[in-house]
Amino acid sequence: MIRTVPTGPIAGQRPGTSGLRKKVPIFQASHYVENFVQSIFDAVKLPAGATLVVGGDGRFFNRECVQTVLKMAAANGIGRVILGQGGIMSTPAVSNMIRSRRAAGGIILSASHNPGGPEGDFGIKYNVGNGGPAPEKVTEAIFERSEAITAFRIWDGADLDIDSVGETRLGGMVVEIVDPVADYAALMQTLFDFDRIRALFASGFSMRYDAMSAVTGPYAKAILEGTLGAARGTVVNGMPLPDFGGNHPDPNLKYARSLFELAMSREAPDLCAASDGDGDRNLIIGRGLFVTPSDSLALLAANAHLAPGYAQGLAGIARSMPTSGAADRVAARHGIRLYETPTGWKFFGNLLDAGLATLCGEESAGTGSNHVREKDGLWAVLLWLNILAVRRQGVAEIVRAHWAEYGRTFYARHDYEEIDADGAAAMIGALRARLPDLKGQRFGVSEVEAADDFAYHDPVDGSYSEHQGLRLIFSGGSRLVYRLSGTGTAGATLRVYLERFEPDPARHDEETGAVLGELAALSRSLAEIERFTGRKQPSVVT
Ligand code: G16
Repeated sequence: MIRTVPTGPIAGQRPGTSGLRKKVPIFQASHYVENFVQSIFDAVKLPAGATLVVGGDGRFFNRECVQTVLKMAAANGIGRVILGQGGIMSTPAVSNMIRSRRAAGGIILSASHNPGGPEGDFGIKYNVGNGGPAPEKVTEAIFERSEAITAFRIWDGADLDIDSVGETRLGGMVVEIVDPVADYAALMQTLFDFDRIRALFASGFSMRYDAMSAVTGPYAKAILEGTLGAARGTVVNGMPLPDFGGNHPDPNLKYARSLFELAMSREAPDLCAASDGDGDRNLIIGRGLFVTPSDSLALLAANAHLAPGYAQGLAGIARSMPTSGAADRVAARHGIRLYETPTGWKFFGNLLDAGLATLCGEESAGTGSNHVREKDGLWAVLLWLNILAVRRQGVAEIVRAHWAEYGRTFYARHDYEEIDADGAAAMIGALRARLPDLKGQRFGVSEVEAADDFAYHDPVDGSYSEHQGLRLIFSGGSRLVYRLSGTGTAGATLRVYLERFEPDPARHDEETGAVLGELAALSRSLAEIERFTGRKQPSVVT
């Protein structure tokens, strides 16, 4: 039986960079999930009988939320929901499922790399029919609807068994519960030379893959250990847990510290890799060398043709604005277009759909291609493995050869987390106002060649997105970028991105902190970070 329940708007349901993300207790509040999910259905107006893919990263509240989404889908005219067994499906696998099953869209339950558990974070994201995150006009429509909502519709009945693969019904809606790994694994097999990767492992190549007790464990075990013959135990923390084992499922140098230490130790395997809560981010560390996400994009772009799925070469490369210029040099050398977009994977969707870009990447540990419309952590690891299997050189060797050929872009991101939101906004506002005056000013040895507030004209649909980060470009190949995070759930997070290009191979082994030291000091003084935020130093440097 369908029930229509009166409700009223709940403040603050505006989706951020990647869906609606809040603390779990906020999601648990009465009508919070229902209001947002109804706002999605009202705003996107799917045709009656449409197919929807639903999956989550298994974090705390995933199972409860799946039940609500199923009951509301049944009450809103959805014909079929394809659900990952146990309510679990990685973000890239959802994207693939939407595309391969020609679904109208999908609902992803995840707060990505944010911590989980009863006091952790939760999130709901809507993906559209191309498999990618909803574009801004859709997320805006969802938000507007949430501000005017008066009722939601829900199926009144018992919870469904979501753990057995097969078809069941909820009212007039079919619920198809699928193995979340199978289709994704089959897609990977079409892109990469599995025989060669198998031969690489058979030759004694060693690897550690840290699934961070998050969603990619079952995927990595099936593909790496099951199909490709990696030694048992290659995948660690391979069981998805509601609280990620109490850890923060963010594959960076802070939260994947033990993996980093292993990679730097004498026992280091040939490759260390990790993915995040929902499986879309990746971390790559070779023996003794961490590969920055910006460098990883450039390296993958320069070598992608070694994998069967990219043997024809790349149509173009896209990167988010704060991602370093390393990929630009690869694009220039190969005579292909480089697109610079605002932060957020949704901005790559049109470029991929139009065939303008083949590879995309972001400094925030995201890399992906036109195979789906999300960034894809395990895909990036498999592309690296394919390249290593063909080149038969170590990660560090390949990276150093790349720097020697293209130059090295030293890169770091400084995060000032949980700062006061008003102070952060005032700081950005003050710096924005000063941008025209900064142009032409000299700081130390370099001069500000350009200073702007990044805006983006989508070349495909003409949409315009402004205020996407403040950029200062210096003579001599340095750049500073300031922007406020769109994924935090407490206060504001200021991100400052620093880079410096170094063409001279004799200087490529210098330490990043030392190379960027002067720029880091300038980043603080120029924006008066301490005055506005009270912080002398960043809380995380990656
Ligand atoms: C999300 C988006 C990414 C984006 C990141 C930026 O990542 O999907 O495309 O780069 O947010 O985060 P922030 O706004 O905090 O800098 P994820 O992995 O959280 O979905």
